[in-house]
Amino acid sequence: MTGDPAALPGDAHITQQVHAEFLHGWHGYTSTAWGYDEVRPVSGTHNDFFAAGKTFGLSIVEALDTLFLMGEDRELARCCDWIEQHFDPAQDADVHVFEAVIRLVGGLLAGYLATGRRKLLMLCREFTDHLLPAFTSSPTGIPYTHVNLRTGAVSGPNVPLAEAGTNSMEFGLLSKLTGDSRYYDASLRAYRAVIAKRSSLDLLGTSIDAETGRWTDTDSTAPNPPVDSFYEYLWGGYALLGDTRLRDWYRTLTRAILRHQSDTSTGHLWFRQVDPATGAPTGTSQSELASFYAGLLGKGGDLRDGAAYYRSWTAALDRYPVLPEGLDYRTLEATDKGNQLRPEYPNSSFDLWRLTHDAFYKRTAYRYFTAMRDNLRVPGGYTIATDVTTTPMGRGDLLPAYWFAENYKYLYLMFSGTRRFDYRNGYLSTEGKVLRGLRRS
Ligand code: DMJ
Repeated sequence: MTGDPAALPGDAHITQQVHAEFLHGWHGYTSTAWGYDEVRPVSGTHNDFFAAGKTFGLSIVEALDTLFLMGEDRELARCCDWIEQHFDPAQDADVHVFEAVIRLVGGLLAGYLATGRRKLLMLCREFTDHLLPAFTSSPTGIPYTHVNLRTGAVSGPNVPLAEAGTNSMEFGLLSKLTGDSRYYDASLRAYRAVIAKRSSLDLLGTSIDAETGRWTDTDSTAPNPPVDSFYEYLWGGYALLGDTRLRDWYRTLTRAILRHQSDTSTGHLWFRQVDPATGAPTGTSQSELASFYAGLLGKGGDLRDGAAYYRSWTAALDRYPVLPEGLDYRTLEATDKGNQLRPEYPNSSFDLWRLTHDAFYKRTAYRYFTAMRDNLRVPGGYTIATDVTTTPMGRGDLLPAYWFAENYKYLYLMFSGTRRFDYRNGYLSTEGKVLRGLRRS
């Protein structure tokens, strides 16, 4: 299932390979799309992630702490210079609040922690101030999905759960670093509004109306998107900030998910969709993005379930060397054959390896790495797949910016043993940003 252990090269060799592949992707971005959000590596063009005609230099912001960990100090300095000169926190752009928080607020925070450059923290604060109307103008405190950075106009009252509550870590840390409690207060208000709406089974729905506080669906889709990181940030907020309210909410909700949504009927652990009011099953689809949950379960104290869920995804990888975006877990048939260069599986490999030091996680993470390299590497970097079920795989034309924050960072951390990371206390956000544990000296 996991390859021959004897065939696994030594850690130093794998570290070198991972580093070189990261730089291959990085060079693809810097040589053709520098200063833009994302590179389209096949056509050699670029992509605006947040709004047409606007750039936040997203790949630059996403890469900061990865460059630091890999010792790429000159590139890191060049990125920080670009941000200090060009990053505009008040552009006339309607931005997706959730993405802006995990990618840009988190990226600037991690960049500040990696370099100590105060301007990054100031820009982060200014940028977050322009996001805050999404929270403060909501009658319930649940943030609207979009806000215009210049005008503060909000839109998008129908809010997927992950977008309601994937901010405790970034906002909590920003409050701590600035001494300004508004950010964490806004975050907590949103969590409270959602948690108050849990069912008598302690399950949550999938989307909620920010204006009325009512669910707009009758499904608990945990741990799939678009609810996934809501749970991740209850535990993460506790781990990073020590707020035991978040921990207690995490435990209550996780107990309910494990009780009502676990399905082992195929011999593997998967999570079915259910009606939150009754627990009645409503679906058997599983998104690749849910594979992060194996690591989260481990971190939250349910290591046996986390390890079992990881094995389920490892079995899926026996069939598809690169996971499809979606599966029906009863048959493992792909329901969405693409792959957006996803990082969730190695995220769990890293989390579970840190908890157990079991070499199984290194072997399976390395298998993920070689499959990505063999199938989705192109001369201009790496690209998304349109169909992972064909040989060769169908390829798209995008290197998502999160690739610079996540995929190979998890591998690098697993194999390098770098002194720049505190393996005991370090903590990463959902976007792979190291929000605690970067060692500068
Ligand atoms: C990333 O932006 C984050 O990991 C987020 O939590 C959801 N997924 C994407 C990458 O797949």
